Amino acid sequence: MALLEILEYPDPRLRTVARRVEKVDDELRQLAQDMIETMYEAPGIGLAASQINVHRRLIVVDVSEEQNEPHILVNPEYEVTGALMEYQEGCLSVPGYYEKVTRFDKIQVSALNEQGEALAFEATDLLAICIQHEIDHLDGKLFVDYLSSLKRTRIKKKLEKQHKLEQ
Ligand code: GNR
Ligand code: NI
Repeated sequence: MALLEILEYPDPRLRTVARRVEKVDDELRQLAQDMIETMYEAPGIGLAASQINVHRRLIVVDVSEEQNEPHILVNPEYEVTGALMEYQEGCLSVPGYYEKVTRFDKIQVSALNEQGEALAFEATDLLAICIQHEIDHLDGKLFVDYLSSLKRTRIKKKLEKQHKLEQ
């Protein structure tokens, strides 16, 4: 097991569009396990491979209170089946900032599991929001992109300043 470093906004690598996974093998399973460990340690309810600078379509999520229901989703996709809702979002790649974002409250998800088998399920509420947030990461998109440019610029400047201090 290994903890992985999480890229932080405005790192341009977070804008990379991830490639589809062609083969679900031991290497990918190991990566997914390391991502789950990294997500729990952060702590977070989801993590996309893009955030750890691996640009392949792989996400892990766990919205359970006990952090004992991890899901590995390979090449995840969704169709909207619900309505719009607003939710205060955060992101491990935008640490310390929480803003309202509009998402869908119900989606039909399809993906491969860690065995490379097709799975399909309906996700609602926080799980639905989290999966939409993670798939955005795979497309190089961040929740700050939904905010006003004023807010986004403010967050960018503050994080850049913080990163300079940390150097
Ligand atoms: O831990 C996380 N919490 C969260 C809260 C509201 C909406 C989305 C999220 S995802 C986030 C972890 C993360 O950054 N995943 O990419
Ligand atoms: Ni995020």
